[in-house]
Amino acid sequence: MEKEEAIDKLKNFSEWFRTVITVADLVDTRYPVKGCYVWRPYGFKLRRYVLDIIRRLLDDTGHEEVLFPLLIPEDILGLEKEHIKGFEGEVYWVTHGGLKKLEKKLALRPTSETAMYSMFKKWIHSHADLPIKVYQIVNIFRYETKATRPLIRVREVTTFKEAHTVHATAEEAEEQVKEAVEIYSKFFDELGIPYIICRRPNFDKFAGAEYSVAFDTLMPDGRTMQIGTVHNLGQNFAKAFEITYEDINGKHQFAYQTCYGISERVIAALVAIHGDNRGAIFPPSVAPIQVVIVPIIYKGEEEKVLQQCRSVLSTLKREGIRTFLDERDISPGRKFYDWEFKGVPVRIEIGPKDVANNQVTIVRRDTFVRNTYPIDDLTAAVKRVFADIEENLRKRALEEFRKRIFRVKNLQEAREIIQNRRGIALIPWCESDECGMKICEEVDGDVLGVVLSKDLVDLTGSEVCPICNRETEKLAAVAKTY
Ligand code: 5CA
Ligand code: ZN
Repeated sequence: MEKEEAIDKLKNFSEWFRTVITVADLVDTRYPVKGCYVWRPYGFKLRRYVLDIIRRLLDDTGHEEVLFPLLIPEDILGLEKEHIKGFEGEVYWVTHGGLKKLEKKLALRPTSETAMYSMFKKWIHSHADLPIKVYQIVNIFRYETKATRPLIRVREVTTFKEAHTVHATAEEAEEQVKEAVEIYSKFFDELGIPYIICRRPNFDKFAGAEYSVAFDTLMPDGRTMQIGTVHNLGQNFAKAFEITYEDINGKHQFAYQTCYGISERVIAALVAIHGDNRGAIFPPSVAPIQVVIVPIIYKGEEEKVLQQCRSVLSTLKREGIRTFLDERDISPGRKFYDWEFKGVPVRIEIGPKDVANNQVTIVRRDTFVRNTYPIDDLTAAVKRVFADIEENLRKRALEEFRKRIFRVKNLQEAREIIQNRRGIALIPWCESDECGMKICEEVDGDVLGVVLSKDLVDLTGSEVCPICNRETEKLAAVAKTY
């Protein structure tokens, strides 16, 4: 890790973000292909713990993990017309096998609907084969044309968790959308990432979907970032891929489908939202290292202190706490700086006085509050501190988020919020595409869609759409977006 200049998250978020993810050893962005980057060991662990959470949530709700091929034949990728229209500008093609030109071009999956659904057709015969609920965690490739940014807009999405479901009825698919929204809500809640849930405008829905529901969080620079989406695909793909089942009366019916996805943007949000000017701050649940022990050594007392440090290390490790003892021959201050930057939530300092008193000093990364704890029953104390940190990070992030959501009456106010207040404006909207696009233009931002979140604002009461003056009870969330 190299010594860094002071960085300011609010003044220059972009620079802050790039510095944190690289200097904290999460990723290396110097790979010589644009939009591709390397996960380093420390970052890869973080990624794994984040994925553990979503895996658990999906497994607990009857989803099963699968793995489909990366390559998709051209004709299959093109079967659903809206889908291919949406993706054709972003597809990477494999045209050769060695020196030989392939008869049929192969796409690197930009998402796996077409790969999966061509097989679902073969798996599904009767209503007894339904529902299907599967997911995979894979890389996908999208030739993004907007400016790429590590973790946020990449061309090789390395951490694409996509779930796909098939159902007998429209009602079941609708229920599945609700379950998916619940799963993602729990996932982001666990990570302390605040979000607003919106139904995307028609002009911004997923290519091939009936409608899309999206989770957006708010980055420190005032732009929102889409961190997850849930799509109701209706029968669009079932018709294109001939996914039918025989119902109880022996009649063949087209199935109904949903899909939902997240990516490493979740990790970008985690870094961006919890971090401060001293670097990353990771919730203990996903921190690659949860506790770092730093010996405070004075001449003549080295052995006593180190022995105590090693004993605490083995106690915590035995209890499954991810602990690291920093025995490097550099000053404690330098060690504090390094581990703070890397977001380790708890630091344990042990000096001669701590040894004498049978205690340790614990410093929290989120508040820098320092306290001593008796060495007996240290594990329980550390776990309590973990819970407090997690609670505080969640609360802090949510308060900040709520402060930056404004219910406005007209377009000028919306514009002011978006341009000068780093916020999300909520404005009445009739839900028509036409008015939606007009609002985008007028406020110089994006309509995220109709707000579905019930806990963020009071959604009751009717007002008028600022463009067409029709009465409406719906609010649109409007913001600048990533
Ligand atoms: N098949 C559907 C659901 S799995 C799908 O592909 N939906 S998506 O296009 O909306 O992507 C799902 C999520 O992946 C998005 O909400 C966004 O958070 C993330 N994502 C999409 N493109 C990128 C990208 N280029 N870089 C990083 N994350 C991305
Ligand atoms: Zn309108």
